[in-house]
Formats: sequence, C-alpha cells, structure tokens
Amino acid sequence: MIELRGTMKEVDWRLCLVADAEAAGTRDLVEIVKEAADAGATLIQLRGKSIDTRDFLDLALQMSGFLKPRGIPLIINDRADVVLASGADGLHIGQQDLPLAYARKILGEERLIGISVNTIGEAQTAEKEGSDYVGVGPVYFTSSKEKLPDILGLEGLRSIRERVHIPILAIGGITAENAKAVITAGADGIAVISAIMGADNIPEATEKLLSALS
Ligand code: TZP
Repeated sequence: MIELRGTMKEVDWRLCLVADAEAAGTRDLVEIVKEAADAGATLIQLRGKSIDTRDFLDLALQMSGFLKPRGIPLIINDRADVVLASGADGLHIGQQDLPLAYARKILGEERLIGISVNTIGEAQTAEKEGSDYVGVGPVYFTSSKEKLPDILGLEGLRSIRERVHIPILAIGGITAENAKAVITAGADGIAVISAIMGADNIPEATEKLLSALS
C-alpha cells in the first residue's frame, strides 16, 4: 500500500518482483505480474533494458491498470518519462542512469525514487540526495544481470545497513532458502527476478518467498 502523508511514503517493502521483460522470454509478462501480485508480491518493478519504448509503456500501462486498485506500487526502471506517462508510483535508477536530483526534478516529491547501490559510499550519497530507498546488491551471485558489480554477501549488506536509515531492498541471487538471512542482516525487503520468474508455478514461488520472510 502506498500512502502519501505529506512527503512520507509508506510502502510494504517485503517482496519486490523485478518484472524483467528479457527474463520473461516468450511468456506473458503482464500475466506473470498479475499472478505474483495476487499471490502477495508487495511491490513491482518493471525492467526492460532492450525493449522498445512503446512496448515498455504499454506494459507499464497494463500493469498500472491492475496494480493500482490492489494498492501495489509500480516502479519503473530507468525511465522517468514512462513513470509519468503511465501514472506509475516511482522510478528505479542505476548509478549510470539519470542522476537522482534530475529524476526528482522531473517526478516531484510524491513519487518514489530508488537507486541501486553496491558500496557504503553510494548508499550514503543516495540517502543524502533524497532517495526513498536503496536497492543493495548483488548480495549473492546471479546470472540475471550483466556487468555484475562486486558481490556483497551478508557482511556487505550489514555494513550498508549500519550506515543508512532509508529502506533497503536487497537484490541478487535471493531465494526462499536465503531470504530470511538477508532480512536478518538488515534488509527491509527482497527484490527478485529468477526466484519468481524462473519458477513454473508463479503463485507458489511468490507465496514461498513471502512465508520465508516472516
Ligand atoms: N541488480 C543487482 S542483481 C540483479 C539486479 C537487477 C539481478 C537480480 O536477479 P535475480 O535473478 O533475482 O538474482
């Protein structure tokens, strides 16, 4: 549920599905997101590194259409224009994307903006510059991302947790088996691609992750 009280955004960070258009292959990404949302995913990030803008916007519009009534925030990876055009709730940026200050200038204070970080310095800068959350990773090895930065492990995650106060979404190689350890190390939630998208049964995989967190 995204509730805006002044500029304070209240979000259930527990389980973010990073709905990656490339990872979906020939499967229907909208259907995958619908199934995960109905099974309890608390946040959706739409990601499509090599998809045409029109197709990306179309996916965002379709997802926004069924996520809004369910109170599940939709975050768009990398594209502030698609956030505005689709009425999505926020933007997720990487270190090489639109800088946070410019993203904020475009989107205003009410939308969520999160940034991927791999070091304590990046996390502290994100917090100082007004990021609503940080995506911290990769915690474990993953083949879902190209040009993978240094693997942090639980120790790296913990050391970032000790130094920043904004919500942390841990990412990278997270499964139902290691999810609890990630939360114990200080993450507010987990963000996954393959633990949900790689499963034959999307609702079952989503529920398994959710129950592993508590
Ligand atoms: N950023 C850091 S790791 C990663 C991203 C987008 C990929 C996470 O995918 P998976 O399959 O959950 O490891």
